[in-house]
Amino acid sequence: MTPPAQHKNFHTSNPETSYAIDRSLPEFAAAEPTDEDNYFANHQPPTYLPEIEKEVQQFIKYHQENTGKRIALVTSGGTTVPLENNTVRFIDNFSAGTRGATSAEYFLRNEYAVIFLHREFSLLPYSRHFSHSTNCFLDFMIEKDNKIEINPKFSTEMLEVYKKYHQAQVSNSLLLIPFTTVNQYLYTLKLISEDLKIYSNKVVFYLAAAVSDFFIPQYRMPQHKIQSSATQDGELLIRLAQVPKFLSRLVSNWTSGAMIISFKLETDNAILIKKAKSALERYHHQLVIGNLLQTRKKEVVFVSPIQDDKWIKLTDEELQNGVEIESEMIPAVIALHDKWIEKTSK
Ligand code: PAZ
Repeated sequence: MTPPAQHKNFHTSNPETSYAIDRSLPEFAAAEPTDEDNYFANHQPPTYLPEIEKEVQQFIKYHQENTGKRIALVTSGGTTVPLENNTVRFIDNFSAGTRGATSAEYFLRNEYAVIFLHREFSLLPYSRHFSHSTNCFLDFMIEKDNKIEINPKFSTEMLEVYKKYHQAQVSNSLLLIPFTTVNQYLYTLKLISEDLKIYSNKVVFYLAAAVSDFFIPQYRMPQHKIQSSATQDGELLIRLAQVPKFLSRLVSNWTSGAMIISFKLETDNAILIKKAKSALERYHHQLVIGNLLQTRKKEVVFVSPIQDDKWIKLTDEELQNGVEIESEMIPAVIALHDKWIEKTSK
């Protein structure tokens, strides 16, 4: 089987200009948890969606017919909220996609096939070891006899990473699907979730992307760059609507039998567990992984209805030695997925 082409014919970071600005779309109130359907009725899907659907269906079919591997849908990175349709400015968040890219590698190491729904240009599994680092990639090279080579200082580590990357490629185990904006993320997540229904409880959703809670609805988005003359008394006022809470829809309608894991990010330790528990009560899924912005690479907490809250923590020494917290998180997730499959297969 030829590995799938990972080069797409489109860039999600290119704005969709064709339908800006359609004033015929009705205005709707700030989102309530029940407004998911309203959202899709009032927002256009990305034009490249059929292309993605084809790739996703081929990937699922391949594993269904050839490998029988479990599938992890890993979401990763931040979402942008464009302020203009021809986007010059946007609101963004901090997420570089480290959690998602690292977790994807550990799922692959544990024989899962991975659909990696990621913010375009954020970190990717395997290449993350050499991109976004303080080194330029050329620092990993040396010139010898007028040829370029890998610097022997890095070659052992690079070879290890390359072997894993190559294995993921030849086994067709990693599918990269990009998004940039919240709208692209929501449409693509819905599409992939619905395609994965046939894979039932062999799927785990690992929703680590940092999705914006607020956005500008399409009917309110200016087509062109906001002019400084549009300010009021020198201030630019931007009205954001709430992004509907899609998790309830995902759990009850978009999926069938999958284990669903969401993440909760907070900055205040005092509310982390409370917020994680209230997400579980609200959405009735299987696990919330809580983390604090300040310590997210060092400790996380698993909050689930079937076990006591469980902290995974790295020591300072482990951190200094390059241990990644995902190397402990993913086996713990897989143990829960084993139990989930056992329980839901009866
Ligand atoms: O991308 P990153 O590794 O810098 O951060 C990961 C994270 C903190 C975004 C993730 O672990 C997470 O908590 N995602 C969900 C955020 C939220 O919507 O609450």
